[in-house]
Amino acid sequence: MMQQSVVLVKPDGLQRGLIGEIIARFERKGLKLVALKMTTLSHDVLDQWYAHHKEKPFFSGLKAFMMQTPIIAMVWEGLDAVDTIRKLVGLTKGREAEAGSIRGDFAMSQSNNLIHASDSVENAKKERNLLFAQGEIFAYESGVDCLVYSKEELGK
Ligand code: 3AN
Repeated sequence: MMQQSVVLVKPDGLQRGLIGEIIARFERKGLKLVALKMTTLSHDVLDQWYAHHKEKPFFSGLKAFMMQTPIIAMVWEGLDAVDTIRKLVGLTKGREAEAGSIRGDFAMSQSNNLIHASDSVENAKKERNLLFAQGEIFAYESGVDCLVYSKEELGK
């Protein structure tokens, strides 16, 4: 199924100069970029974004970390993009993440782990609505989808 996933380069990724590296990996994979901006995260957005962590002892530290600097917010599109991107990103704890994944190659920490990626189609929708206005997400014809996918996969 064609899906969208929301990806954030977190403050540690921005400070460490890894924005280009992270974007390059998604581009080379064959995913399609449909939204991209630099923005800051508010308390209100983070309360909703990390609602599942609200009771955790690390919640306030996590919020402070995510507000240290602006972040890069993107929406990437592709067949089964949610799971595919989670594999490119790797496990939450950087030092246990598989070599070859973004966290596996560049992160050591469980909290400062460079990047966020939606963990389900439902959460991708929620996150997209929290951060992007309708006009900030672009529908356009990819020039390379015909090479990246088979005709059958594209339903053409
Ligand atoms: P993921 O980002 O891999 O989906 P989640 O959703 O479990 O992981 O956690 C969201 C964010 O909360 C993580 N990216 C990380 O920054 C932070 N986090 C998760 N678990 C911990 C923890 N045990 N200690 C500190 N921060 C954590």
